[in-house]
Amino acid sequence: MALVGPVVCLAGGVGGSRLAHGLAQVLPPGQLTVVVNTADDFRHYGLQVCPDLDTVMYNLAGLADPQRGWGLRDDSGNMLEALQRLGGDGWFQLGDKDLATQVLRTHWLARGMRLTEVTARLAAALGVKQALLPMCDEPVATMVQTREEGELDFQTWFVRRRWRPAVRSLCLAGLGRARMTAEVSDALAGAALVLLAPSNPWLSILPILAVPGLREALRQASAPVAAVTPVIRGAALKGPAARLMADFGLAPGAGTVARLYGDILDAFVYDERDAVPPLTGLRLLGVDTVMVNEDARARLARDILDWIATWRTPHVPEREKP
Ligand code: FO1
Repeated sequence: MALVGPVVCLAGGVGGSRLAHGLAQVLPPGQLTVVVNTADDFRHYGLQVCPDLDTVMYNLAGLADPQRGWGLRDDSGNMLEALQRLGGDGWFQLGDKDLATQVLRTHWLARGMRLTEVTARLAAALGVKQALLPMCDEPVATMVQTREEGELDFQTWFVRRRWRPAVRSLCLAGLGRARMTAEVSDALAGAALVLLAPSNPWLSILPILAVPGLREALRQASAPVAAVTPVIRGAALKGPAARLMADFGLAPGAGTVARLYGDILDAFVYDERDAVPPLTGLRLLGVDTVMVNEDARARLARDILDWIATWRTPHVPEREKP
């Protein structure tokens, strides 16, 4: 496979973590940085839970539950069972081993460590060799304005209410105090490619792009920016991407995703089952984007990297120039 140089992947959720894992299978560890959405983080029974960070971390470590895509494989639910017996709420399924991640993260944050440092320590302990970075260190929270139930915090809408209440709008609380970290800035400055993973645009990618300074850093970086569609034939494989398009009155399609990211995009990867999206000014690649197993993750990563490697104009030595 042709190498393109350091790759920065912006990701969140199950789809994003699958592509991150595919990239990790085909790139040398030092060539991949994954910048992860933290706007779905929340406080639960006093613990700081970072679902997207953990989903990517467990996938990179090869420890994720293969069916759900989130949480740890072979985890047990003793704590949750005991909690419910005592009258607690069990709507958010934190497994026993997963709980250890939350306890240690909360402990280290309380001692004054940055989320970036905490994440690096947890990831290293699980054997993750790639750089895993939260989008910022400050708390930012997706708030969901629903038509029927008013404002809900993200996990209440997503997990507890199973994304049923129709969405009027989304906003990011705390964004004004957030700053791009030096680690994210350095990764973007040194990147040969920035890849927006097939994650939910509104719930994972746009919150990362909204971190003050980050869009500007992308515009200034010399790396091309490519996005991979999470939508095929107007439907999302998992999660509420198509539902949100309908709620916002947008055409349900891959082209809508590309247009959401706007002028930072140079290239877009759509699924080969779809018609070519009507997008001008972007390089387009149609491939199989469905990651049914670990091999399919690596295959998609390889397809994208091979395609990007072909963009380079071949170097013609001076003496051979006409
Ligand atoms: N998603 C669910 O649909 N139900 C759950 O009970 C649930 C628990 C959970 C625990 C730890 C974790 O890291 C993720 C978990 N998720 C659960 C997934 C998570 O809510 C979403 O994938 C993201 O927040 C959206 O990207």
